[in-house]
Amino acid sequence: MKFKSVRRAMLTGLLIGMLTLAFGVYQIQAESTTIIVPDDYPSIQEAINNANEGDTIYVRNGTYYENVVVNKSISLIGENRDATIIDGNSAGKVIEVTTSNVTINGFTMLNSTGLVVYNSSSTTISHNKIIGNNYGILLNQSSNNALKNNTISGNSLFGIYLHHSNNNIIIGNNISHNGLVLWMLWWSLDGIKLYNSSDNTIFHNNFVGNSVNTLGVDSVNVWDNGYPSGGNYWGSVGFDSADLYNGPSQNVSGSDGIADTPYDIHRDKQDNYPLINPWSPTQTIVKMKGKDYPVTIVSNTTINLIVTTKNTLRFESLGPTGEKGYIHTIFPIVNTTEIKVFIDGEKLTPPPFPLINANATHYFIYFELTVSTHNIEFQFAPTPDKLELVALVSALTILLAVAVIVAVYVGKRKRNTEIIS
Ligand SMILES: [Ca+2]
Repeated sequence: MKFKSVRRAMLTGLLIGMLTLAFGVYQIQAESTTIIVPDDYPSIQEAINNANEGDTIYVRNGTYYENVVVNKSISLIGENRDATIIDGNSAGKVIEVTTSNVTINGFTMLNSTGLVVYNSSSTTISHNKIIGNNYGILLNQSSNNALKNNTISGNSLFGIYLHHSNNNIIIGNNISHNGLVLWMLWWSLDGIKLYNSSDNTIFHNNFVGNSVNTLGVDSVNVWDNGYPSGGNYWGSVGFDSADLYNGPSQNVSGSDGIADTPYDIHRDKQDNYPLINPWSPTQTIVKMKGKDYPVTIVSNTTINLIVTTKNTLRFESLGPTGEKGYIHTIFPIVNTTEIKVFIDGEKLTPPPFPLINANATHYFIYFELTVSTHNIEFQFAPTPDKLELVALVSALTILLAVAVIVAVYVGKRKRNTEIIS
């Protein structure tokens, strides 16, 4: 019996060892690698053909004349979006994505059909320039993808075209000077058939100088991020840019950078909180309690010389002297008890500014100024957390104990000296 159990234990050990080894080997095999174009392969397509799922393909600056098909879940990263150029050579598509979980970041795509995403989900297209094509970006039967911070400009037919594509996020894109911009319908030769592209979330985009900004057809989408985060900037065409009121119902006196009336989307919902000024964020961080918190500054002035120290954010705001300027700062909610704003050392006190609003995740701090060279400072007062309070009480207790001990010791010595003398 004893021998048997020893043998069984040995066998189990061996099996576990083998499994561990196999799993280890499997892990090594599954590790993603980075392939560099043109160092490893001369073309982007050859790199993709030789890549495994999960790999990253890093493309150095240069002009690549290709029609790229991405049929694996990979990350395609360009060195610099202004200098890593894929030219579709007036044929087919510059890039066609035919699978899910793809990342495309940092390219200029031009001279063809820009980017077609077909039957994909969890794909992210960000920080690209998609210019001078017929279609900019076409999402076809693709849901739960993200289009973020792309410049989509000068495309002759559409900037972005969503066909039968739902639940996508379209945020922070500059969509300008395209033929038609957002068209959500199915168009076939036997007439016009309408299909829904709904529940897409579209905000903080700039729509400027397009022949028609939006054409939603039987689609129901979300065109803003609620108040005070806001919707999109709609250029000047058909846009009522009066801003005399603030608040979720835009009925409280005082401006807030959000148009007082919604912007109607043709045959779709409306942008409830259209932005008065273009969305042009500057990102930085503020350190609070040893952690970094991302801060977004949106302004029509130039934001310069950003300095962040503990609980404080400082920068210079400058531009054409005398014009009306605004600074909109978005800061994550981290139990901040007070936010103070100073312009050239003077504290701003409402009314009207700073106008401080919040949603579930962020504070929105908005104020206007007469443009000149100004030093702006934000001070954030964090709430002391429990641990800090415990530490404070402990420190005070120890101090008190030391004081008592010293007092007793001094008293004793004094008495002893009195007895001796
Ligand atoms: Ca307003």
